[in-house]
Amino acid sequence: MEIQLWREILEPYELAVDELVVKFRHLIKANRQGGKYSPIEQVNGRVKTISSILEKCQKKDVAYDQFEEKIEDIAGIRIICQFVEDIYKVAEIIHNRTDMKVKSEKDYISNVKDSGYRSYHMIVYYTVESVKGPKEIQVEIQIRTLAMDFWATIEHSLQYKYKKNMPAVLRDRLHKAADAIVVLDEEMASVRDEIMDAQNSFNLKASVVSEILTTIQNLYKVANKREVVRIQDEFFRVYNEGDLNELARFGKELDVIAESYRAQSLR
Ligand code: 0O2
Repeated sequence: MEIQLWREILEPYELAVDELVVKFRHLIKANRQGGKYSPIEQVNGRVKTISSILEKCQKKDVAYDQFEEKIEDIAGIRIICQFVEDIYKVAEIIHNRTDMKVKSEKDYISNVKDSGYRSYHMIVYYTVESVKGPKEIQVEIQIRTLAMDFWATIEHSLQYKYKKNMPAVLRDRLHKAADAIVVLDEEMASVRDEIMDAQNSFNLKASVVSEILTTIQNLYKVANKREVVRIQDEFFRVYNEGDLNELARFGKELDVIAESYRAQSLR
């Protein structure tokens, strides 16, 4: 097979990864801008290298001309969550989307791998519009917590270094670290409500402040300048008091003022 052909084959996978990363990042942004908690903390993606595809074909005894069908993780998306329960929410979000169809799922959180690996895997079908027309491809989505990701990243590097010959003492330490990760995830889940309250307040404040400042800026174009400066001074006063409810009330009052200017301009 020519190298050029490989590049051509992998192009739609690159496109799928780029599109899906944008779509999942948009979900994070939409939640946060609306002052809501996002079950997705981070997203990244990659297309398997040609060398890794060949290695996997060898390992799984897949004919090189059948890799697109048989190797399910040529396109890979990794979704990182803060808490274990977010993982299942993200899986549900994926199930409910119309732009991807779930082929299979593996819950390595309920069924931890012998290595100690924990993660939730989904294989989905996703259609991209390639230069040659629509193409349905398989994408592996790995969903895990920050703590699970930390462990998997370290263990993956060691696996790469030692292949199948990892020293028993190191393997044992990794198992102990995997157990500690389970405890860490449980500890974090027990303070989840506290953490979420803090993050929700932070996101809500950011969104209220941004809306207020946009409104003030818009008013500056149409209203009496001194009046707008007075409104801005009032904003700084309310902001310095640090009460989110007061800030939200100020934002609502400002909306009424902005609306009256809009109504006047339509007359
Ligand atoms: P890479 O470099 O991340 O792409 P197999 O791949 O044979 O183990 P299968 O059935 O193809 O098994 O898929 P499985 O078990 O769901 O694993 C697919 C991917 O999950 C792996 O891809 C890893 O990314 C990750 N994974 C699975 N088991 C482990 C583990 O024990 N430790 C770590 N760190 N990651 C794991 P690749 O192609 O192996 O690697």
